[in-house]
Amino acid sequence: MYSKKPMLTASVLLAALAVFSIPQTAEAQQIWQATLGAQSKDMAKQVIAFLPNEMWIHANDSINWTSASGDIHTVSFLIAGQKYKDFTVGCPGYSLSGTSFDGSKCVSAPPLVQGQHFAVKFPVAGNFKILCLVHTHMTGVIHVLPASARLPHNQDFYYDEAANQTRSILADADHNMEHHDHDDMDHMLSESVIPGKNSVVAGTGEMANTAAGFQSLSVVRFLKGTIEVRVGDTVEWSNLDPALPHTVTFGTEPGNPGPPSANVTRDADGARHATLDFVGDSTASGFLVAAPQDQSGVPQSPPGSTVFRVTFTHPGTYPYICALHDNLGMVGKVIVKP
Ligand SMILES: [Cu+2]
Repeated sequence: MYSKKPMLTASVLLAALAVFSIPQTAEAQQIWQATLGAQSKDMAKQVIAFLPNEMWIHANDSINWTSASGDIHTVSFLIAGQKYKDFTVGCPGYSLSGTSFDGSKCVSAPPLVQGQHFAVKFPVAGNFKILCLVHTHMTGVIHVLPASARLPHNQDFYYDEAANQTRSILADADHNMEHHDHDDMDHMLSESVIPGKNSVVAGTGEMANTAAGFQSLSVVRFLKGTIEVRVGDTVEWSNLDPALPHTVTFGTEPGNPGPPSANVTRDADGARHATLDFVGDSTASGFLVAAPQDQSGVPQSPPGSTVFRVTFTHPGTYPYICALHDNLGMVGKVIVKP
């Protein structure tokens, strides 16, 4: 879980402050409710989305987002042309809940988890992009209309839409996975996506979108995550998620999960590779993540680093985790037989 802990402590404090900091005036300014992320009961499936990701409100209204996910998300509004920094930087820094956004100064919540709230007030009319600093592909639009304009939808519509989008994203890609236990889930996916006997899927997912932006379903699990091999064998992990990074981390968790550890080399095909001699020895893949979508007019991104291989030279049971999602149950083990 690396550096999320101090951050979450700060966000708990901020969320507590937030309750008292939403501006109250005598005028009828509506506070709209929306949801940040969603998940299946076992947390394996994460809906990485603003729910809904498009809303129409009046100038001087506020929107209050409540997280429904064990994974962290931010509610962030950058100014036009501002460079995206990740959540450890903020936009930079974090705002208090209830802060106003009018397009002139960025506003960002700290990383929020299930049950935490963050409200933003919109004093001027305009169309504003909303994004998450943890997940670059999680976007939407807030349309702020003049007070005299007629709004197309009421709060009940947005409650229904959030519920429908959650249902439909959770149902993507997995058919009736909900009714299977994990062995079956591994089995179903292994038939279609695991090419070799020593391969593990380190997360998988599917991108979706509305007219206002992108969202995804991400399965935060190692599929066939408990695997039995022989001494001398190499296990290969592949992240199949379109956007979400994962790690494969053995032994001591490094302070920064981003880069691979010093004992990781690169194979000729670009995959990262480490050798583990004994149970308890450490190696970390660093972020395994797909290349981002290229955009016209922007320098192309290099190929993604999505594959990690580990060769095992001695027998034993080697537990491993995803340093980003072990709190959601993303763990596994390699059983090496003599
Ligand atoms: Cu992960």
